[in-house]
Amino acid sequence: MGYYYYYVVLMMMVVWGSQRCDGFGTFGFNIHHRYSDPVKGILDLRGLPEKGSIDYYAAMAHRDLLFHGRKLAAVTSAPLTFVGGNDTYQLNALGHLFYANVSVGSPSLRFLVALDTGSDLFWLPCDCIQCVRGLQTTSGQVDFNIYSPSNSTTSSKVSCNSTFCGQCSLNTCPYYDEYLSNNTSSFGLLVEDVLHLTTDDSQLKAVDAQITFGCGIVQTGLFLDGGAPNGLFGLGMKNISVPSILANQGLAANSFSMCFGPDGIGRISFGDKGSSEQGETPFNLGQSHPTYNISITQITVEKNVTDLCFTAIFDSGTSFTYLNDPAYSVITEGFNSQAKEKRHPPDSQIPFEYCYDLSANQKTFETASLNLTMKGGKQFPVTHPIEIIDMQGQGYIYCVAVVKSGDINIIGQNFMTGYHIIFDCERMVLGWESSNCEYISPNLDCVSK
Ligand SMILES: *[C@@H]1O[C@H](CO)[C@@H](O)[C@H](O)[C@H]1NC(C)=O
Ligand SMILES: *[C@@H]1O[C@H](CO)[C@@H](O)[C@H](O)[C@H]1NC(C)=O
Ligand SMILES: *[C@@H]1O[C@H](CO)[C@@H](O)[C@H](O)[C@H]1NC(C)=O
Ligand SMILES: *[C@@H]1O[C@H](CO)[C@@H](O)[C@H](O)[C@H]1NC(C)=O
Ligand SMILES: *[C@@H]1O[C@H](CO)[C@@H](O)[C@H](O)[C@H]1NC(C)=O
Ligand SMILES: *[C@@H]1O[C@H](CO)[C@@H](O)[C@H](O)[C@H]1NC(C)=O
Ligand SMILES: *[C@@H]1O[C@H](CO)[C@@H](O)[C@H](O)[C@H]1NC(C)=O
Ligand SMILES: *[C@@H]1O[C@H](CO)[C@@H](O)[C@H](O)[C@H]1NC(C)=O
Ligand SMILES: CC(=O)N[C@H]1CO[C@H](CO)[C@@H](O)[C@@H]1O
Ligand SMILES: CC(=O)N[C@H]1CO[C@H](CO)[C@@H](O)[C@@H]1O
Repeated sequence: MGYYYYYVVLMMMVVWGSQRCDGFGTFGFNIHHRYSDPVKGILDLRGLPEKGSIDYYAAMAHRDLLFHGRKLAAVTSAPLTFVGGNDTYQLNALGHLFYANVSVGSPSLRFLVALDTGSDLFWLPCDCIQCVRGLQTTSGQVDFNIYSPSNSTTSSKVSCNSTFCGQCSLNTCPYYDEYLSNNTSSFGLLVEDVLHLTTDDSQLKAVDAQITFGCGIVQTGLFLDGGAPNGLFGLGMKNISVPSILANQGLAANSFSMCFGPDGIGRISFGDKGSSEQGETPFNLGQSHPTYNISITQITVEKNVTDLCFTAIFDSGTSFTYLNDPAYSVITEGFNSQAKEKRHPPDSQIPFEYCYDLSANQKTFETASLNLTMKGGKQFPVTHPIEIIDMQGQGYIYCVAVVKSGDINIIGQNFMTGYHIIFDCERMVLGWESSNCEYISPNLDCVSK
């Protein structure tokens, strides 16, 4: 049985691990959940719902659904990548919920970019005709940096002979990434500049990587509405993604990790290949748009083992987990049969169907445990299958944090909580290891230059 203490989650101090490495190893940024206290502290967004409130869950699921909705349409119609290119990529449901403070150009500027495993291109608001220049916060205006190729001495246009150039126009390479739902898009020119990295070891050695990214001149839709107000950092499998570029330049292994701490603080590390103890499962390849697609062969709810087989996208950018039947019913009904509390009546404001009332002075509760068996047989115990919702004066409820999907299956960020997840495109496996993300010592599989 999962055993939950029922009180407000405390913010924890995060101490990043370090390890020596002679060559270039991994590079990292701290990552922040959109609703984590550090991001709230930095941005202090007006109107941002309190974590744990019903509005918070509604806002998160709303965002997921926007991206989710887009996914289906993307499959059937619009190309989503560079102008003129016949590449199209699948946009998995990206919550845009994790951000990193990255540094680009000379002199360097900082950008608070959304980390997105569901897309490939990194773009920044740039010489803007239409973009978010800042946010109104309770303590005043926060201005975002806007990139400008002409203001960075290390910036250059991507030349037309570049493999990244989909279509050449007046000696520049325009791109257009379209997100069907709500007309969300970014349009601009591909440029090259320096992404400032540091080794993820005690030496903190500076490494400047020459990367290709989008100078995003016109943004629309959710990108103007807080979706990725200061740029989007695509972490997908394709060559244009920063992890691929770092690997192609021999700066890091073609593998990166993200860690999802229970408090919304995590870490991303390029070149991290995980450990020999980690669980692993192969990616399903052969799609025209490669994604972090894995297979699940069995679901264990408490002691009840159900054999089944389905594929799912491991999408760190989606807040919740979205499953189709039969997986959805196996999990929710399995939890329901074990629940000791009274079922909360259906509530259209809550994205989850299976919720239970907690009594006024209840301090703990128990739920079923949940294990997913991945293709290959390794277990993925879900440490956070439950969300606790503050009903604002009406007490608290807890819910099985799985949303019924209308289309694809997505293992969202909530199921990755408590894990150090490795997206290994060298061995084409997904890896996971239990972690509180406070202390991570990446496996420094050094790539010598
Ligand atoms: C990003 O990092 C810089 C340098 O550490 C800092 O001055 C800035 O406030 C950070 N911005 C955000 C939004 O975290
Ligand atoms: C580029 O630099 C100039 C001069 O410092 C400044 O006025 C302008 O705002 C900068 N452009 C951007 C997009 O930051
Ligand atoms: C691409 O074109 C640029 C000039 O536009 C040239 O300097 C460079 O060598 C070319 N690269 C290749 C790989 O042809
Ligand atoms: C996108 O914009 C077009 C025209 O601006 C509009 O007709 C269409 O309904 C919009 N689609 C969505 C999903 O908002
Ligand atoms: C990615 O880059 C590698 C090495 O540069 C190349 O072999 C491969 O064909 C590229 N793949 C795609 C899809 O462009
Ligand atoms: C995941 O991979 C499976 C098997 O290759 C495929 O049938 C499915 O469409 C893929 N899912 C997505 C969303 O790409
Ligand atoms: C889930 O997997 C873990 C790790 O393999 C194992 O220790 C645990 O007993 C499993 N739980 C269930 C209910 O199968
Ligand atoms: C085990 O799960 C299956 C599939 O959800 C269900 O049909 C069955 O009733 C469950 N068995 C028990 C003992 O709970
Ligand atoms: C089709 C679609 O997703 N429409 C959404 C666009 O955004 C507004 C406001 O965020 C939503 O209310 C619509 O549902
Ligand atoms: C490895 C590394 O550079 N870590 C840095 C991440 O960012 C925080 C704050 O921005 C720094 O304190 C770390 O040193």
